[in-house]
Amino acid sequence: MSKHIFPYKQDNKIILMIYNKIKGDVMELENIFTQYQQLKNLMQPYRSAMSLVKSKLESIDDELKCAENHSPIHSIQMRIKSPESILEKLTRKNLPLNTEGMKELNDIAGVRVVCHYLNDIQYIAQLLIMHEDIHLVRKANYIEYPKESGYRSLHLVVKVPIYLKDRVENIPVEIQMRTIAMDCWATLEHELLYKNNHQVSDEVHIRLKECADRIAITDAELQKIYQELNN
Ligand code: 0O2
Repeated sequence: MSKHIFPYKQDNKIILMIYNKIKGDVMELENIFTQYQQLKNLMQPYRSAMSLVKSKLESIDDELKCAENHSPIHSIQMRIKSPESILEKLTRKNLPLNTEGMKELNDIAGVRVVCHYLNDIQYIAQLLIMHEDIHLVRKANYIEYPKESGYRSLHLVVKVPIYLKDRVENIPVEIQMRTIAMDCWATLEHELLYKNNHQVSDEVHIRLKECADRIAITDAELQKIYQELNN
């Protein structure tokens, strides 16, 4: 296989992986590569959608800072799912490796909002979905109903209109909202289980869940202290 076909180093790695998997069928390989390039080109509206949501959140935070002298948002992170991760998810979910398949994924654009206190989360979420151009598609409240692992966050999937040169597209963005303490747990748990390839004993799962539960108690207490001091 000529190394000049694929200009990007990362692309070469992925294509080589697929090439080995399909046992050298060049026609099939070219087909997959075309689809891979198409997937990469389709990322632009997702980047715009993500930035739009981030800017709305910053504006809400700024308004509250001025009006209520409290800035509820500690930090905002954005991430776009990599083409290889999109391909992996489409394959795992048995979806077609094309635009139609991509439309089934809600988490290509992701925004993570880390708030200071527990009550800030619902407040920010309510204010955001009041915006006319934000269409709420799905809400999963893993704070009220934590995951078996102990994971807590509020997940929203919203669609925002993105104006392209010849059309308007409603693009989904997954928003994860959590406190600083929840974020600490989620980041470390992700790291610990990822490094161990998810092959850890039940005992470790139990201990990680206990950490999450203790963090939830701490979050509730910090919220109480904040309210007492600011009444
Ligand atoms: P990553 O590496 O963080 O991006 P699906 O996304 O379709 O597989 P679903 O039900 O739509 O599943 O999504 P869900 O469970 O509402 O949220 C998925 C995301 O939430 C994950 O993304 C994680 O970011 C986070 N998450 C969910 N459960 C846990 C958990 O137990 N621990 C931690 N640390 N994070 C969790 P990804 O794409 O799976 O992973």
